[in-house]
Amino acid sequence: MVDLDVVVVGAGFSGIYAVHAFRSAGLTVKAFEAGDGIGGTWFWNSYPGARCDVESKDYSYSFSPALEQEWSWSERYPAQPEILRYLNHVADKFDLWPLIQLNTRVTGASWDADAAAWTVTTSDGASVTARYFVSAAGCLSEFNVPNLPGLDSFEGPWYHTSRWPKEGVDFTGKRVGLVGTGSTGIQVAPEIAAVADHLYVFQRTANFAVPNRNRPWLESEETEFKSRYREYREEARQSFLGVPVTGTGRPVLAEPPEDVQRLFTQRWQAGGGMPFLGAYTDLLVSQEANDVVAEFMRDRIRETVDDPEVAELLCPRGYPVGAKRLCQSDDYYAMYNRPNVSLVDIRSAPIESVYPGGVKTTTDSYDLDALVFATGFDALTGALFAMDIRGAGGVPLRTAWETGASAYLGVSTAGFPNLFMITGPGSPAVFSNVVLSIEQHVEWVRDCIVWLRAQGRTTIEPTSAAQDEWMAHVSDVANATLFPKADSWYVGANIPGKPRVFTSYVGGCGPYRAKCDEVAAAGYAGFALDGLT
Ligand code: NA7
Repeated sequence: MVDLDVVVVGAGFSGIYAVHAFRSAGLTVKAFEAGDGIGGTWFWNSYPGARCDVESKDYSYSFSPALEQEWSWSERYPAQPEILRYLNHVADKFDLWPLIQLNTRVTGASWDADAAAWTVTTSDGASVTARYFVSAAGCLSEFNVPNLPGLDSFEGPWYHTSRWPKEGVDFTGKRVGLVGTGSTGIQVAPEIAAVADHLYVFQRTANFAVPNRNRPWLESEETEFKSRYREYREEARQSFLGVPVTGTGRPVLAEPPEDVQRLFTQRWQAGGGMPFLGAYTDLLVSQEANDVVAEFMRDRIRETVDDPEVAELLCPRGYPVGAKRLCQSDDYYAMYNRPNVSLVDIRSAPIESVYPGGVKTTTDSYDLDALVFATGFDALTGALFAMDIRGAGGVPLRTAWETGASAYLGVSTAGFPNLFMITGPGSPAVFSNVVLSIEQHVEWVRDCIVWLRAQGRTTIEPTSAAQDEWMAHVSDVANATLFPKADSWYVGANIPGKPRVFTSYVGGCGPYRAKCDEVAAAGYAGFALDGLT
């Protein structure tokens, strides 16, 4: 006798929808959330300037037309507090609170073959059994702080952006060091610079950033948009990125250069990263084509930043645009024109150590009152490995994935029966409007469990053959693009010792959805049911 049909890990966008969808399908379900509030990424990343880089109208649930109609976003790109309010509203509206246990971290889960169930242990010392174990723990939740010698000796406070104090931090009059210039560093830097005595930005790799052109959503726009939301969502589901993007459908290299400049300029002025990279068909597959967009972006940096030496240092080189997540900001580059901001190149002179009063590089010392790490995450696998997950025969997931993550359709993995991962490795998640990807995974898993019950089946697990074939396909598709060609979290390069594997599916959300539906329609082809293939 098992306690529950499903245990869900986490109550971010994935976990919140999962508990709703599973309960609506008649399953007993409970989610455990480590935080003292729901929201996942948007609960933890409450640093100043935190904002989504996907537009509000896209970065929201599509499962409920009533929710779509009643909620009003205030800005084109939603800021963290507004997303958090939205998710709390969803939990209220659908009465999800009784299904979520806050302040409780899942510490382990082990498969009991005799009971055909998972035993899930939690940080409060309790344990519960469930037929299915669903990780909704997120792709970017296990944060990464560099192992800098002497950090313990630092006398001032230090913060990671992903564990920002809820009461906020006052940097007024302080000398602040910021390490990291990815999406997060680029968002938080101008906010700190606006109040600090001095901000030192320690840059290891320059990043490409396009403008957001963020602005309030007009009521008239919202009314018009809501009148065709259903059709728009369907278009989004079938699209490449989970957001409909209009491109020229032609390669940039075949276009007259003046037309290219005109189109890029229009898209630069309109703001947003997806329209930029979706403008031409070859930008993410040909280095020569990518160089055209890269140079356009470098020109915009040179045009914005007054000091030519600083501008050159900010110009990204050595990797294709888009192979690291394209950042978005309206004020990052212009920030370097402030007298209280300095860019420190730690590529040529790395940080050597932290001393009680600051940071020492191989060439200089910087006296600091506070340090901020915007140094990213152990992406995709970090949150899964943080739990002690043990599959058939007690094999730890960490061992099964020693040479890199491997999952059939990015949703389940051989040797771990009845384990599902929402937006797991091998899915398009981080290369898409993740909210729609989450919905697709949750609905697929829900339908799978309902089908198993209807068939009188108890267990499901992918065959190694189907999994290997899928991962080979993931790899082939990626290798036909420029995506794997940067040292980024996409390939695990930001975590010392992590196997370098590109495990995201970049074949497009529409085709991926079709493949998942096809597998289901074929009676879950590629899966073993009740241990039988
Ligand atoms: P990212 O994109 O992983 O960026 C982390 C930044 O921190 C990046 O500039 C890194 O430089 C830098 N970093 C990481 N480790 C170090 C060390 N040891 N020393 C110096 N600098 C370091 O994380 P974000 O939080 O900005 O964004 C994550 C995702 O969240 C983003 O892609 C969006 O999807 C939302 P590097 O480039 O590795 O040289």
